[in-house]
Amino acid sequence: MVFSEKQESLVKESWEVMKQNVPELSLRLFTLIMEDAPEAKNMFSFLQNTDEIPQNNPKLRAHAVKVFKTTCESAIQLHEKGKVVVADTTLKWLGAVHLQKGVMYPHFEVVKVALLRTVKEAMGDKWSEEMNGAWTQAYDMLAMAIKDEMKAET
Ligand code: HEM
Ligand code: ISQ
Repeated sequence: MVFSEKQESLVKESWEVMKQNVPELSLRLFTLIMEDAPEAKNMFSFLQNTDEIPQNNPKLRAHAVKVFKTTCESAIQLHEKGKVVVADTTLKWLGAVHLQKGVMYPHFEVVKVALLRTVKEAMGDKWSEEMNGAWTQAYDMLAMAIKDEMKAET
């Protein structure tokens, strides 16, 4: 799979812009995920026993940032190495965490749609189909790698 330098920079540069607004971004990502997959709410330790998505939850923010950052990292690796290696141990850990929380394959589609929509809304005028494609590829490759790890754990 070819992931060009242009695609890598589209992901990197948009993340640089988006990370200046982490509180809003993380809330938006989470809201979209919950709208699509309400049953996933209780998987998240920081959301258990709450009725609403907290507007100001540092844990939620930190988590959402990691999701974006890991996807961004995946884009960089896709360009440099042609595949997602993340650190092997990180991937193993991500596989184990998601398996243990009861994440199912269809959830990956939900998170993907939510992530892409968050990027689109956050970037506004600066958003483009090409940027969308770059995030899509980076996410898909990463999701595949996490799913493989989940499979390997069972
Ligand atoms: C935890 C990233 C897909 C649900 C995490 C963590 C990361 C992460 C980095 C660990 C955060 C930490 O402990 O500091 C990703 C990435 C994904 C992905 C990059 C896709 C490529 C999903 C999907 C779901 C999901 C599809 C299902 C809705 C969770 C849950 C946790 C978690 C429930 C544990 C949260 C807790 O500690 O309570 N994810 N994730 N993730 N993820 Fe994901
Ligand atoms: C963990 N995994 C996937 C998506 C997420 C969104 C917000 C917070 C944590 C997450």
